[in-house]
Amino acid sequence: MSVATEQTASEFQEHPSAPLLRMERIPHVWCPSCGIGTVVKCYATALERSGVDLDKVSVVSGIGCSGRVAGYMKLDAFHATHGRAIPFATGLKLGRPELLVTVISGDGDLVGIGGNHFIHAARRNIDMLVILINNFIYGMTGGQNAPTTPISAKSSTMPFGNFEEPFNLPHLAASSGAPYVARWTCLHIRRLTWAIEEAIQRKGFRFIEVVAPCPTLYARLNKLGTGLSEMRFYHDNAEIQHGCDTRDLDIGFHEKIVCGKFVDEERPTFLERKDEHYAKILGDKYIPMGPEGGMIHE
Ligand SMILES: Cc1ncc(C[n+]2csc(CCOP(=O)(O)OP(=O)(O)O)c2C)c(N)n1
Ligand code: SF4
Ligand SMILES: [Mg+2]
Repeated sequence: MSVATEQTASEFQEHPSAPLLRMERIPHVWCPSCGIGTVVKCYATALERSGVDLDKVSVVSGIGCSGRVAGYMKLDAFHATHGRAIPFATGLKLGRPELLVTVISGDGDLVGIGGNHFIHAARRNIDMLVILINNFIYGMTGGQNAPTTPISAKSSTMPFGNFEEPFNLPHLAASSGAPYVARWTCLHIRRLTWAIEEAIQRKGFRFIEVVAPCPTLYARLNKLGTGLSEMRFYHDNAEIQHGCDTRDLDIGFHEKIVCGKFVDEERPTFLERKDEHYAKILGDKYIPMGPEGGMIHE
């Protein structure tokens, strides 16, 4: 009998993030060396460290491999339809202003089909933390071209290489009005965790892009090796430049990836502006939405 089979279940150590995960759903669906699990771990660690009341945290995902994240979190978690994580999260925040609303989803979900919602939530400065897992491709549906696929990279719908200009995501977020904008890769586990922890403490539309390996599709179609090879690539090619002008953050195919915190400023949120505006116009007749949807329950 092997050593492992002699151990009873109680002798196995619990995963450090188990209290934040729906362990009954493990094993998860992600491929070996996919980067999505790393983001889950950083998010769970940041939540624990931040000391926020977990009963007041909600997580919303859309559809895709990255869209599966919400389903594994032991939080108030919502799996919205494709591209609709941000509008769903917006409704949640407007109805329950006391919640820390987080969105974790993929590049296709948040800036492909959901692109319109992304720019308008940033423009309105809706209070939510958006973590976008950018693997440069539509992973779940077979590796189609995404609005993030670098020029000349191959995808299943661009077998001769992509010729469409991709989005520069930090610039898209910043130029739409996001007051907190950062980018890290799955290699930067500590920095990504700190960034999430920091962004939890900020308000408004906070945006963190995480460049992540998709070994099964993006890396295979582009002959980039395994997830580990991608991590080596990040190690050798990621450059930290805090405060870099967001116009300079394009990512070329297999070229350097500039990481860091690019924007960190204060701007009134949608709810703050709404309260200020109506209080000015309506005076005492205006009753702002209280915590836990105060007006509805009164
Ligand atoms: C309305 C609608 N259109 C298309 C799809 C098919 N679909 C599911 S996931 C997905 C792409 C997801 O890509 P991304 O957000 O980058 O996630 P990844 O799988 O790469 O993590 C698409 C096109 C769908 N589910 N619903
Ligand atoms: S297809 Fe790509 S993104 Fe999806 S789980 Fe596998 S490695 Fe991850
Ligand atoms: Mg993707």
